[in-house]
Amino acid sequence: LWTVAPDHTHTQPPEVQCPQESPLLLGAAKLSFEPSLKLKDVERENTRVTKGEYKPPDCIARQSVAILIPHRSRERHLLYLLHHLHPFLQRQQIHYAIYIIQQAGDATFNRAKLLNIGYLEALKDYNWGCFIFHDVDLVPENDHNLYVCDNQPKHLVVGRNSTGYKLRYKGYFGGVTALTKDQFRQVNGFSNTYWGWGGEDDDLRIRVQLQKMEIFRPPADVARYTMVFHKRDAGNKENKDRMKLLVRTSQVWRKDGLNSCQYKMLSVERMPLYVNVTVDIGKP
Ligand code: UD2
Ligand code: MN
Repeated sequence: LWTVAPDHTHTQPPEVQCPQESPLLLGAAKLSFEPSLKLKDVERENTRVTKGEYKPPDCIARQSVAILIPHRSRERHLLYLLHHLHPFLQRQQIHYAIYIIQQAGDATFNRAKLLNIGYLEALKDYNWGCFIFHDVDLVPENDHNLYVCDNQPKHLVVGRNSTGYKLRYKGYFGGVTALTKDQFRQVNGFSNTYWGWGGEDDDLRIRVQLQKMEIFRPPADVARYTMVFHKRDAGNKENKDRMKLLVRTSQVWRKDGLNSCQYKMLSVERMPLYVNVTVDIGKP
């Protein structure tokens, strides 16, 4: 009589929660930026990722995290980031998905509005509890820098190579931040009105402070990044109005943010390693 052996490679979903600290963490990493790296290589390295999403196979993740990356024509940086971030997040035993929010057209870039859109669109896929707002060119150097949310908003970039690994200034809140679904909703997300380079990160800090939340940062020896070298993009000129905008944040935050974010969805493509959301966000 023939019996079918149980298939241990496709077992039931795990029933135990992942440990408080992942046993897979390696600490400080030696990062590589190979000009010959191709998307196909990164896909081959990450066969457990499907349509940008991953769940640890052996345990139930403690948090479900959407990584949101604003993007336009930084393909090389995106490739380096995917190459490092997928294994990094898997070592942290997180349930996550990566969303790339692409600004269509060549009007002035608006990082903050793209991140608002990422938040709204990602929630249509899944009830993510935590959001990481992530520059495309920042690669984390140490996997003890956990991509999870806390009871206060978190700033993950204390230092980076180009600033001698020092905090740029006291209230600095740029680069990579982590807010829960509710924290981000409570501050009404980012302002939609910052076109071009600068200010939008300080505006978010003001929103957080108005809610009497406190910004938390991991230890400096862990919260380290390498920023891939770049010049200022042509479509992202310095925002000369940013100081004027920053003084009115406390008056306008209630009606400028998630609840006023208007855009035209052009496409949502489920790529192997990320969800590609392309939007028309208008112009200043
Ligand atoms: C700093 C902040 C960043 C943001 C910005 C001011 C750090 C490490 N980062 O970045 O979070 O506050 O100042 O707006 O302090 N991008 C594109 N295509 C473009 C332009 C921008 O994809 O044409 C995206 C991309 O994800 C990039 C991010 O926007 O990483 C920020 O732009 P940047 O890297 O040119 O500016 P940077 O390094 O001064
Ligand atoms: Mn940058």
